Amino acid sequence: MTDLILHQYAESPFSEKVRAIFGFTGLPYKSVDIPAIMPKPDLIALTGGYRRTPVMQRGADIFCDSALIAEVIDDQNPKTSIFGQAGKAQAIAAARWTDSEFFRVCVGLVFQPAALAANPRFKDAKAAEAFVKDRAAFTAGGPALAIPLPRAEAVFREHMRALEESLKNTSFLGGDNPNIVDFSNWHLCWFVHRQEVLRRYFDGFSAVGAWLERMQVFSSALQTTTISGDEAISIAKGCEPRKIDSPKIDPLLEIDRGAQVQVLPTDYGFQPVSGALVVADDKHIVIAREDERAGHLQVHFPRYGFEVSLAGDST
Ligand SMILES: N[C@@H](CCC(=O)N[C@@H](CS)C(=O)NCC(=O)O)C(=O)O
Repeated sequence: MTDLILHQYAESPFSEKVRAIFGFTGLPYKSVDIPAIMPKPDLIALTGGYRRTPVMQRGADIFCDSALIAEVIDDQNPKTSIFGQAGKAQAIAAARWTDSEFFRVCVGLVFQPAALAANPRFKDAKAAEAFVKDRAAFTAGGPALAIPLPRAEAVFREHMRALEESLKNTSFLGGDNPNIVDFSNWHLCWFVHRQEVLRRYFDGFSAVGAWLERMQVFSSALQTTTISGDEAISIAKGCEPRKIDSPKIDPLLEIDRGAQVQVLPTDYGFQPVSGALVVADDKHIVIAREDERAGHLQVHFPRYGFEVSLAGDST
């Protein structure tokens, strides 16, 4: 079996979601520590432009977005699926809300002045300036990532009340086992909770506190070996992308297989990836591209949250 390689950094909440899923499944993986800000030359050699964190690699196949990464890991998961059967539709919808709207709420809390003052990254004026500049470029052209503090606090409290009620008589939001909703809520609660100055937001929510401890166990159950970005690129170069059985292309796109396309997220981080179209079905977009260092690659995206268009087409 080809190793799964997670390109991530320690403070990244969406990476934490994937680390915890790995911990739950018990699947071993390798990880590459990538920079939190641009430039990210090794990552870009693999993705072709996508810079968000995390990215997962399996040989010469590159998977963008934690929603897709969760699916790929789940396919190899020897335990109960984190997508379940009963309640699957509700779970997917709830995870999407959590990873988008609740993420903005938590960014609002984490980037409030009191939290920034206590954050080691922001202690160094130069590092802080570089980070702020990087994130301004990252979110350019889209709505602000953080929602204003009073609204963020209100929505956070209200969501904690709902979680508290949900967790009163059950170990996980998914029931006896965690599901994707647990992992989506976990990484964002972790993002807030890991900062001591913000821990007060969890006061009075004892069921949530006990659940955080249960989820922390998965997060700590890491079985990872760290490799360099260069090693990850050599691994890609030594593999061929996996053949996809019966690849489909949505006829409404009016794009032929093999046409040069570009893929962009629909929410933020509008750095396009270009390549030849391989798949664009209801679930996935896959493009083939070549990189001088990494060789032939296949880059995969979820269809939800990403747009594919002919290269050079601005409509
Ligand atoms: N929908 C994406 C969101 C990923 C995301 O926003 N990641 C943040 C870090 S947690 C990011 O990319 N920040 C900028 C960067 O790392 O360059 C996913 O689920 O993977």
